[in-house]
Amino acid sequence: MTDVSGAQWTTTRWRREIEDRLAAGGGEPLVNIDRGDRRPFDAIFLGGGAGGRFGAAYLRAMGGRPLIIDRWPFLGGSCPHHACVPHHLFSDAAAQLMLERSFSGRLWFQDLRGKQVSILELVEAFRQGRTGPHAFMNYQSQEQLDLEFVLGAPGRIVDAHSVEVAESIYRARSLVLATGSRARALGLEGESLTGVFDYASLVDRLDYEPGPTAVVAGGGKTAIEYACFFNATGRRTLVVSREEPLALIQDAETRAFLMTRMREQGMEFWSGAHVVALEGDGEGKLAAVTIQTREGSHEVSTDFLFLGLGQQPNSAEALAALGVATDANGFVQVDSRMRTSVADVYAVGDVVGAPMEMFKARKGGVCAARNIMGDEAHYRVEDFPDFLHTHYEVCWLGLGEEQARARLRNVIVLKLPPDNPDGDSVSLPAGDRMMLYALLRPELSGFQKLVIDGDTRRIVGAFHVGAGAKDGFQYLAPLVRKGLTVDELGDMNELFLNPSYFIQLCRLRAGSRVLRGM
Ligand code: FAD
Ligand code: COM
Repeated sequence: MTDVSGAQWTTTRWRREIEDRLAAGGGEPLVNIDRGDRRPFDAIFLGGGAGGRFGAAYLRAMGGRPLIIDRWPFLGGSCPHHACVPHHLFSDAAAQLMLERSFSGRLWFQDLRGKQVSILELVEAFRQGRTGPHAFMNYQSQEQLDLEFVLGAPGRIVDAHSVEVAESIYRARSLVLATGSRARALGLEGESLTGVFDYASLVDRLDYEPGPTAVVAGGGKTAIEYACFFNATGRRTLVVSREEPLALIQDAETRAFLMTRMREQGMEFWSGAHVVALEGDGEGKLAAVTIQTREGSHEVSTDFLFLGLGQQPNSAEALAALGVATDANGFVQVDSRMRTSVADVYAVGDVVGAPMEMFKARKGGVCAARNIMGDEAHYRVEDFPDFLHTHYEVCWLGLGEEQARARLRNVIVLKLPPDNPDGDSVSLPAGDRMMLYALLRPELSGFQKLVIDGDTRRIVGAFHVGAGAKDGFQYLAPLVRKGLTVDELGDMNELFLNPSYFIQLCRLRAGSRVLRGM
């Protein structure tokens, strides 16, 4: 083992150590234990991703003593290694490539018509860059958050108070399961062929340039986000899903806007369909997939299949060692204090199930920490703002228009662009990173909608397709939950040209006693 306690490594040194271990596929565990601290550990966080790291940091801030154990040689978990960070890189690329393709050969844009750009190069750029965030997480955790950890070695649960790692057994008052989740597999023969990827194996293993056709299985966030990126690189992209894609966006008009735009970019959607067979080329590489649709089965030649089929929990060890209660899909069951069915054992993050998002992992970790330290803290995920990427950033919160109409008698909608009787597109919305579209290709400049209860004047839903509204939505959501009205929203100060036009649209209507849509 490498004892790093008191070593005060810089981020550069951390980066080198992490890169060496990743390249070697292992190496000496990195152990940062304060041997001078005689206090027992209050909690072992098994898993140092978003849930484990934030939980441990909070517990430490409250005066407790946490220990984090992670099999990877870095803290931060999936987010920087496989998930949010590469997803945002690919979605950024999709947005930029769509801009370039929309204005190909005009202004200063190169002519990308009919051209493919490299997926491999961007994946390699990510692989080179990702150890920067890893190094920062280790540095911050050790130098700024005073966290103790054992990294680069899997932990084995001995019992509810003990975990074995790197040939030592550590004991604590409580155990927090923060072991995350992994991609759901297809369950077909041939899944190990080169050319079948999920979000993790794509960035870990891609070592060739995918050919002209990408097949994507799934219709949820990851499937659509990665499919838009593959499409933007210039590949024929076929999305195969059992359900309608983007069913998680609860507003039909927003969904329709997105589907139209994706189809215009050339994406093909096969719904009510699934991949039923994989065929290799005889040398270990994918050559074709068979897709079952309602009409029959179709073979598509491709060397690139991306699986975006959802997540399964890393809970088998906890189940075997402790017998924690899980649901039918293996997700660990917890109460609102993040307690499992086993005394002194908590669980947080993806391993407890949906929504599998960073805010829930981090807040769940904090909730567990507070309870371990003697607070009575509860965390139940309530309404939360959500987002995904197509070639755009898409944000939403609250009720869609149809949901609102089913519940309320007087629903008012404010939206941009307006319904235009002659079908012409107007240059609105126009905001950050949408300006070229707004002026030159207005149909591409986004969509936004506010859903209002006309009787109480309260905002009940908001939808935004464009860029740069994520920040606004995370602050808007709690205000909406507290009953934000059209009049209050219209009284805020816009930073014009703002990504969403909600403030000024509300102000234009706020003066009227009887609200009307527009
Ligand atoms: P993880 O971060 O996965 O941490 C679990 C840790 O446990 C890992 O570090 C693992 O090494 C460790 N571990 C497991 N078993 C053991 C063991 N036996 N011993 C030692 N260590 C162990 N959410 C967002 O909010 N925004 C996004 O943009 C976003 N993008 C995403 C994109 C993709 C493609 C995916 C798949 C997910 C995305 N998410 C996003 C979700 C987000 O990544 C997860 O919700 C979050 O990372 C979960 O954190 P966690 O701590 O529960 O798990
Ligand atoms: C973020 C990882 S990439 S963590 O949530 O800060 O640990």
